[in-house]
This record gives sequence, C-alpha cells and structure tokens, in this order.
Amino acid sequence: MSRLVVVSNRVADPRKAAAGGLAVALGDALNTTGGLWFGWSGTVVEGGMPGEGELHVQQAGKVTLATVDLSAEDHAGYYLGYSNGVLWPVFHLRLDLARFDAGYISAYRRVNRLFARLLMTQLKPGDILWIHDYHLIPLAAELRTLGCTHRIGFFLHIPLPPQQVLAAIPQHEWLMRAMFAYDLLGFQSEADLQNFSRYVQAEAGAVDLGENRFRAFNRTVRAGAFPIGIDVDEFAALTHAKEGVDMYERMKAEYSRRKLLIGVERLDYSKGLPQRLRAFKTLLQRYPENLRSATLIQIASPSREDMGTYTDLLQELESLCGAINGDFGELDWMPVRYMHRNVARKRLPGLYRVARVALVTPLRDGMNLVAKEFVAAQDPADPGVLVLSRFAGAAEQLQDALLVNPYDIDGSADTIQQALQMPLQERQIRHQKLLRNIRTQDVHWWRQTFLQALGDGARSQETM
Ligand code: ADQ
Repeated sequence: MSRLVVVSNRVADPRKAAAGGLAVALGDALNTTGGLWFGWSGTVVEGGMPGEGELHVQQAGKVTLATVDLSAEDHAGYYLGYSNGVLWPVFHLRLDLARFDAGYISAYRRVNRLFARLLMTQLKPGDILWIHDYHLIPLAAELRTLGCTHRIGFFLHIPLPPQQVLAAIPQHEWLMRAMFAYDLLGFQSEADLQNFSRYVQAEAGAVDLGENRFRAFNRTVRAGAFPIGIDVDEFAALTHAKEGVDMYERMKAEYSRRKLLIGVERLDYSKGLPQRLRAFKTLLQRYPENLRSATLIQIASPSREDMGTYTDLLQELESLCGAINGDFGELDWMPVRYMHRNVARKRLPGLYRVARVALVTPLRDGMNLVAKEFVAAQDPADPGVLVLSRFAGAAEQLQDALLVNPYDIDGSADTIQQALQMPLQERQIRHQKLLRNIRTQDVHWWRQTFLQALGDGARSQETM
C-alpha cells in the first residue's frame, strides 16, 4: 500500500485528542496506513529570514510529523495576508474585504516554494500526496517544478466562488493554472464543482473530456465533489460519555422553563452572526409568545484576532447582543447568552442535545460541520430542529433541515418560529433522514472516496 502524505497549513499530533473534525479525519487516515503529515509548525520566528524555515521531524506512533517554522514576514504575508486577507474573503464572496493591493502574493509564493523544497526531501517513491486548502493551492505546481512525479490530490475546504468573482483576484489565472498540476481536485459541493468547470472552460480554454476531467496547460485534471463528513460514531460516543451527559443535565436543569436555541462557530464574518442576531430579535418582536422563553446561546470561538475585520465584527456582535438584552431582557430572563470562547469538544454534544433549535446560518460556508454534529448529538425520540443556511455546502445534503436565506431577516425569523413550533412527529422524521445522510457520507466515506479516486486515476493512467 502506498504511503499517504498529508499536507495542510496546520498539523496536529494524532496521538492527542483532536480539537476539530478535520484533525480527527486526517489523523485517522494517517493512523490507518501510517504516513507523513507536513505543514507549518505554528512557530513564528521574529526576525527570521523570509523563505527560510527550520524543519522539525518527529515520530508520533505510525505517523511522522514534519513541520516548518515561518519567519514573521512570511507568516504575515502568506497566512494573515494572502490566505486570509485575499483568498478567504473572495472565496466567501466578500470582495469588499479583500486586500488585493497589499503585495501579499510574494510571501504566499515564497512559503509554498519553501514547503515544496522541504517536502521533497521527505518523499519516498510511490507516496501519494493529499494537499489541503486555500493556503496551499500552488504547492503541487512548485513540487512539479522540482521534478515531483507523485500522484497529488487537492481538497478545498472552503467554497469556490463563481467565475466572475474569482476573476477579481489579480492572480486568478496563475492560481487556477496551478490547479492543473494536481491529478485530482476535490470540492465540498456540486455547486463548487460547477464553478470550477465554468471558470476553466471560460477563462482557461479548458476542454471538458467528460466525467469531470478537464484538459488545459498540457495537463489533465480530474475534479469531483467530495462533501466532508463527521465521525458520527465518535460524536455519538462523546454524547453519551460523562462530560457530554453532565453538560446536558446541567443545561437541562438550568433551562427547563426556556426554549433553548444554539449557535456555535468560530467568530468569522462568513458565519452570518449579525444577521442571525437580527433574525432572533425579529422573532421576539413578531412572535411575542417567545418573550421570557426563547434563549439563544451563541458561542463564537476566537479566531484570527490579529486581523482588523475580525475585531470590528467582535464589537458589532457585542453591541447587538447588548441591545437585544437591553430592549427585551427581564430580571429573570436574558434572551441572548453570548460567549466569545471555545467550548471543550467533549462538552459540545451535551449542549447540542439540550437545544430545541440550532441556528447554522452562514452567509457562505464550504460545508459546515457544526450542522452535522448537531444532528449526530440529538435524541432520536425527541430531536431538536436544524435551521440551516442554503449557502452552506451542507445544504446540498441536508435538505431535510429547515433551509433559510440568512440575508432575509424576516424570512429567517419566520423559519425559526416554525422550528420552535414543529410537532414531534415531523421533528422525528426530519431527524431520521438527516441522520441517515450524515451516516452514509461520514468522514470515513469522505476519505475513502477521495483516496480511491486519486488511486484509480493512477491505475487508469498506467493502462493508457
Ligand atoms: P470552519 O470554518 O472552522 O471549517 P466548521 O465546518 O463548522 O467550520 O468546523 C468547525 C469545527 O470546530 C467543528 O468541529 C466545531 O465543533 C468546532 N467549533 C466551532 N466553534 C467552536 C467553539 N466555539 N468551541 C468549540 N469547538 C468549536 C472549514 C470550512 C468549513 C468546512 C470545514 C471542514 O470553513 O466550511 O466544513 O473547514 O472542511
């Protein structure tokens, strides 16, 4: 069996309890076959030389971890700059927030080149490479320049925007050309795949060879939608473990007289938090039976705090929550409980399970794993209702959620009311269908189908 080499911006030790879905998925993939996980060490070296970084290699069980330090200049330009100040906003349809003219591109190229150079020293013949996310789009092209002939797959965790939006990036042609250095491109949804297909045919003169194979720049790339899932069994086990149950019981006792709604995410402008709070406020105005009763617990974990757009958002949320509580709150009832912090992963399932409604309403999201975790944590006999943005990748699969347009505040408020009022039988039927879906296409399915497609491509090329 080929050795698997995973490359992602951040690397997690698979022996330690992983913090999120992706770390679990990749750690699990690597633990199965043994392999190498390569990426940034998380260390920023003040005064370090741009384009240089020390490589640390350590063994973690069956997995070799190879991580690179970044100079402060590279970190600022590659990570905060081009990745999160250009690609993240544009791919989430926020052209207004993109910092095109800040010159970040050179650091982005430099770090991808550095990664390629150091990764080449670690590769063995027959390795299969799986590269993750927008930080590393040109990595395969850099590796090919250095003579790498391995099979390389790429998975984009965030959405791919429509052609006209992508074309606003000054380096869009270079970026998309770099995608043809891969053998397989994985997207979260059919909509993303469509955007790729339209872009490459319109802007790069690519020829559609059928079965999602495209030819341009003298290379053929195969693309596909591989919606990422969660480890449903692991999450169900967490739900029934001590900390999950303790959390559930404590919250149940505390909120026995209330209807609990929950929102959980990283604090990010793509997640639609101000719109959600406005929809909740509208719910209280339009449907006064929710006064003294509906309580929204909103947890937003700190994220990319060193970027200005995120601190602006933090202030906006704090003032919205303050205004709702000030206008509607009573001595014995606060409509919004807002927390700007992480919740321990072991406690999340208990929190999800106690909520009658989950508000997962991003303006744009590649997939959204919280939606799937919420479904996995429910009691099938008395499940909560998922209110899900139609603009989350997860909406393609989770059609039995209540889908909303998060920009439509009144419409969202009406849908939240529908969720709060939903009869038990309808809740059970919807939950059953949602659970079936997330079980069928779970994280193991995601990994296997992607790696199989990457491996299949190798076999079909050998027979050509
Ligand atoms: P994210 O934007 O981080 O991921 P999401 O898919 O929801 O979004 O994953 C977040 C993970 O972090 C979940 O496992 C969740 O439980 C956890 N989490 C979030 N907030 C938390 C909090 N306050 N406390 C504790 N844990 C919290 C990116 C893309 C998504 C895509 C994933 C995976 O933006 O669209 O689904 O990658 O591909």
